[in-house]
Amino acid sequence: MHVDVPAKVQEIYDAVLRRNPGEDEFHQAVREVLDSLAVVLGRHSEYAEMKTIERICEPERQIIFRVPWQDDSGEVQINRGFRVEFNSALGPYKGGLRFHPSVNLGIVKFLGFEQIFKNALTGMPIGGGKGGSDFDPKGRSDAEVMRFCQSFMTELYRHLGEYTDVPAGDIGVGAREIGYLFGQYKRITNRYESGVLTGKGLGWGGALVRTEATGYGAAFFAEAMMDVRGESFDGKRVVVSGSGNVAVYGIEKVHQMGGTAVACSDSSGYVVDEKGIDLDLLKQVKEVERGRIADYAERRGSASFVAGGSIWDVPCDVAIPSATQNELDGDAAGTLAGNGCRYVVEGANMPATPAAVKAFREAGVAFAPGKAANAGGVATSALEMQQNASRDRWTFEHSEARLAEIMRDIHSRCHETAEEYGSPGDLVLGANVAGFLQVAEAVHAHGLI
Ligand code: NDP
Ligand code: 2IT
Repeated sequence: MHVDVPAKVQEIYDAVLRRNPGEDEFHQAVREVLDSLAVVLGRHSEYAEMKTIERICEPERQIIFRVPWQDDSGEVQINRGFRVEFNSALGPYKGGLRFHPSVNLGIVKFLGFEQIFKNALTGMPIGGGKGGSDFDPKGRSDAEVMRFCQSFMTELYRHLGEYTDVPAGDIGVGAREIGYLFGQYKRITNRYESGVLTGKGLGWGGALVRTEATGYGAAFFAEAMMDVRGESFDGKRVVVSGSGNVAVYGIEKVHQMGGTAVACSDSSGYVVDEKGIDLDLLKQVKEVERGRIADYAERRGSASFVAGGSIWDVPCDVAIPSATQNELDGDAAGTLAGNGCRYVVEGANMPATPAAVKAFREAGVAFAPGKAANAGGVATSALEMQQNASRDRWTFEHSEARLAEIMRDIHSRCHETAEEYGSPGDLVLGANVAGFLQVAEAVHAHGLI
């Protein structure tokens, strides 16, 4: 079969736009993958014939539900819950839950779509999914968060299972929320099904290194990128946006590898600390007190807080955007490159806009897409599932060694695939093509479903 590749790619994209109106982030994620897959369609006409890409762009199942709960003052609150079960070709749906007021179907779909390819790249047997709610945990008491989680799980439980769909954390969902969600799942089903959620507490089925995994993994990935260029983190200035789970442990590993993280942020602004971020203080402020990044600057003489503004104005050698989607635009990319930044590694999901990615490419800045660089979190979730399934518990050292190996493998796979498909150094293309090929082969093998 002869395939007019550019026409085919446009046709698939147009259909996604038509079928998913107004879902800008989902459109953006699909567009990026489609642009990479043109080279694949040129070589594999069977994927055009069997509409493999079209099938992967359509979620297997999308669940939207009401989440009613009562706040501490007795007022009734209504939120909306989502779970998009995107693709199960490689394993049970796997991906986090995000609790943030901005969450809508388009955001959950973009995240679920990215997750399919990310999870494939880990080499672990996990499909792609994502969920969440427009619930805002900020300023809520533990009791309110618990009641919300219990209501959320009261609907979601019927769609989950260790062989069906396995959620974890994301923005606004950490060990506290996973605990309440697990408790409610256990209560409703009368099953201690450890493998139904990952990111659990270490005393009841959680895996060592899962907490650190995404940030550590991004640093391991960056190290592999530098290694190709005969460099290392030693002596490098690093800027990490965000100050949540990914940012904190990204900074921790950067420091262990000899780099210095000099800035981090939250949604109210950023801090610059020329002496290097004090991790003990950062963890105290953000993890223990659930405070704001401005509190860090108040308690640290060498740090200053900039309200609002762009953290990307801070000069650095390496940038690790680890807050949220589209937080780094074309202008910020130009500023970073102009200030001498040479590596950009996405700790978050799709933090760089398409204009930013283009600017990095043109400026010769080495760029790693989130679906490769932040895959350490979900990879370690798969290791947690493995430990749960075998009723086993691994040491920190063993788990970290596995994570480091997985990240190096993902980097090599992306690097080699980019070369094989005629775009050496383009890790975006490498990640999309390598992830797609693995999923597509399984989709094909399973017949028309
Ligand atoms: P957390 O909730 O722990 O932290 C999120 C951080 O990002 C906070 O500092 C938060 O600031 C900031 N942030 C969130 N939304 C916005 C926004 N709209 N504008 C500005 N700042 C914002 O989340 P994680 O660290 O877990 O997640 C960060 C990113 O990494 C997300 O893109 C997530 O999808 C991705 N990711 C997470 C993984 C994980 O294992 N946790 C795995 C792979 C990717 P504030 O507190 O002010 O809201
Ligand atoms: O975006 C992600 O990969 C995550 N939030 C982690 C998902 C998981 O299942 O560990």
